[in-house]
Amino acid sequence: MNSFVNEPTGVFPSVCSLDCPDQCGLLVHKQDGKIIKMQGDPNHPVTKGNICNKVRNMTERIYDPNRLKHPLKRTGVKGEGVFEEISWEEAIETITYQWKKLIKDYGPESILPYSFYGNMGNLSAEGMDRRFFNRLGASQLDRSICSAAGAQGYKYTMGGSFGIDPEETVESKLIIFWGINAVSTNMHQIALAQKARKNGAKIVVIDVHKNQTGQFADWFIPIQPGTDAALALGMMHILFAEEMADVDFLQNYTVGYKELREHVVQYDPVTVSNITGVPVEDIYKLARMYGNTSPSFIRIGNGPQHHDNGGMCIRTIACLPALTGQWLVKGGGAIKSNKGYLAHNAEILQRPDLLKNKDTRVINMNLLGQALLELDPPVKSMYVYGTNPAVVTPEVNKVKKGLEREDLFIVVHDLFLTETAKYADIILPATSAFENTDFYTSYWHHYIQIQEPAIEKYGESKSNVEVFQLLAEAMGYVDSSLFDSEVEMITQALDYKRNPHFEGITFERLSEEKYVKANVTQIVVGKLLTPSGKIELYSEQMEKDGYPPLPTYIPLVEDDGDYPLLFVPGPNHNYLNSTFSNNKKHITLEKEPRVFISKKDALVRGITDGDQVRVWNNRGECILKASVGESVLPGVAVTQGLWADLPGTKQLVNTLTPDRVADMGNGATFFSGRVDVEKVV
Ligand SMILES: Nc1nc2c(c(=O)[nH]1)N[C@H]1C(S)=C(S)[C@@H](COP(=O)(O)OP(=O)(O)OC[C@H]3O[C@@H](n4cnc5c(=O)[nH]c(N)nc54)[C@H](O)[C@@H]3O)O[C@H]1N2
Ligand SMILES: Nc1nc2c(c(=O)[nH]1)N[C@H]1C(S)=C(S)[C@@H](COP(=O)(O)OP(=O)(O)OC[C@H]3O[C@@H](n4cnc5c(=O)[nH]c(N)nc54)[C@H](O)[C@@H]3O)O[C@H]1N2
Ligand code: SF4
Ligand SMILES: [Mo]
Repeated sequence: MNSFVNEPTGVFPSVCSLDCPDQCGLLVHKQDGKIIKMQGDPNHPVTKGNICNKVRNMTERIYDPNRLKHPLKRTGVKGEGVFEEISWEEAIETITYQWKKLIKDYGPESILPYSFYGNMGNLSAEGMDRRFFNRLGASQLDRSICSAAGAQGYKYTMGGSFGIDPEETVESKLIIFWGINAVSTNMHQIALAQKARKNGAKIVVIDVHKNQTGQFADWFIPIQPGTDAALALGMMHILFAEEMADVDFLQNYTVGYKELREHVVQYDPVTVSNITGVPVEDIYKLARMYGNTSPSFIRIGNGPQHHDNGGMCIRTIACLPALTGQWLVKGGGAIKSNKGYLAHNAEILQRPDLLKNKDTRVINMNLLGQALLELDPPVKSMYVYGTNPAVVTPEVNKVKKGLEREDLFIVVHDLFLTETAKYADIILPATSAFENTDFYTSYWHHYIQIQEPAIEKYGESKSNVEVFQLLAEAMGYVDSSLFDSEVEMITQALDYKRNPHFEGITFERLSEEKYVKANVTQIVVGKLLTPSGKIELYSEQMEKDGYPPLPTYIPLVEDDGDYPLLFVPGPNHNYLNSTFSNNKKHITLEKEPRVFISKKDALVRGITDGDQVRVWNNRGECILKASVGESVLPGVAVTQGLWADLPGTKQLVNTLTPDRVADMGNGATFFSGRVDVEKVV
């Protein structure tokens, strides 16, 4: 194993740890022991030396004077942010004293781990933490805030998170970005699309907001939020009616195409246009373009699945490539997520067997407010790492009320004093990914990568793995797996006979070669992990699970209160969820939080471009700047970015979002809330 910590000057390999599909190869430039520059590694086969603005500015984040250096304990009231320094010994002693007491008085399920993928490293995000909390017997967390609904929907159709190799998409002749703001969130797919475009490909974007990605398109199709399944069904209607469907493919590789053909008769272009807001002639044009162009590729984003009907919506879009037999064409097909190919040995990495009580309760992370305020028996302690729930969870006012509970013992492990950390009783300083050993598996390209420590640990900070080992020791646990080294854990996770894509991939190889491509050839459409092994246009499994077996348009749930605008608060270009929202340079680049509304909606409310407006519903309110124009349809309000509330501001959009659960996967419904907007006078 390499460690570059003791080499004060030079250029060292690294990988981006952020929750982004691209998982770029990086080169870290060091001088006098410090990183002075972050560069994309030109040798990375997919990301090829290009990185985003966010990570080009990463050194500022790593050496930010506000970064946490020492453990802290709270001396002020919850949420106020007043703390004093303590030693690691005192911090670990305080935490384990409280936990031992809680376990005795209330049982281990009174403790709730709360985490997400602030660091995508498999050891950091789902390694030693899982072993530790399984051994402790803590409540389990259903980590369904991101892509759970869509993943389940896609799985019903395709058997799991398997799409095509993005490197092939340079050969596509039609690329549809469907509900993905790829210019901001998957920039290397844009680079590949640009190459394809030079070879004659057309780029179509289907979105509720004409953002950077819509502007990049050859053809932008605006759509009403939550109605994409209807558009996909309308396309199927035309593909069958005009005999553009590939009947050979459908017969050989799918289940239920005849039922589907009957079923889509009802989704005629006029009906679909009334639902989606897409003009009838555009539905014809899109279907014919899709039916007559090969290879055609659909990049399915996260937007359409952050809705009440998100699972069914993605299940429906995922049926499209089968209709034209695109899965057999190089550069044809779709990608929602490619996570399935790089699945490591989670059983050995996470050790679910250490959890003795198999009936341990499971808490949906999207319902955190409810969990903290209403659960019986109550959550008495929460340990937060790799996420910032006081900003990123839906119905965040409810969450904050829960975090304010005096009888809730909160520990936060982070690099910064985040909005969540302000509620903590104990704060622990975290290393940045550049200070750790970990391995990374992209959910878009097919490369596995490794991080070996590039710089020494900042202040007294510790990695997730280290902290859980300290906690395990102080709890008196003796299971040897709780004290495995990082290299041992990586070796165990890669040794996974059940995943043929990992054959021959070892820690040593990763350490030497940096980027190792999994042994993925092409998606094998006859041997999928669906019950039939085929693409399931008709799914018996869905029927058993209580869903319509055929792809179906299901309208959004009626939101509480009668507010006129559908509210779509997505991420922005220069932050990564709430990460970087505390950095001056990134804030300056984003200027200020805005709400995009149509001219029509602005006019009836007497709002002009640039006005301060109040956006509200019965869950909360925000004060934002209005951006009036043609970028959204009437009836829609869009914001970008998870801005934290600074003193005197009201810009935390999750005060407005619903904590309803989506149709599948216990997913989030961030984009299915309703609001109204008025001018602030
Ligand atoms: N710069 C940057 N990159 C990121 C992130 C970030 O915060 N900033 N976050 C990372 C994470 S965790 C994730 S999950 C991904 C998310 O990245 P994406 O997959 O791009 O998902 P979103 O940005 O949530 O939404 C994508 C698009 O869907 C649109 N949309 C919303 N509702 C609908 C709908 O009903 N129909 C259609 N057709 N479109 C709709 C939105 O306007 C938006 O343009 O990005 C990752 N990358
Ligand atoms: N309104 C609205 N809300 C959303 C979304 C949306 O589109 N709209 N998107 C949702 C989605 S898709 C997602 S994925 C979630 C993401 O939400 P989060 O997972 O909360 O993502 P971040 O806000 O980036 O917070 C990550 C935190 O982890 C910390 N961190 C980084 N590395 C480490 C480490 O190694 N150890 C520890 N202990 N901490 C570390 C960072 O400093 C940061 O504070 O937000 C969701 N919330
Ligand atoms: S955030 Fe995404 S695009 Fe930016 S460096 Fe990381 S992996 Fe690459
Ligand atoms: Mo996400």
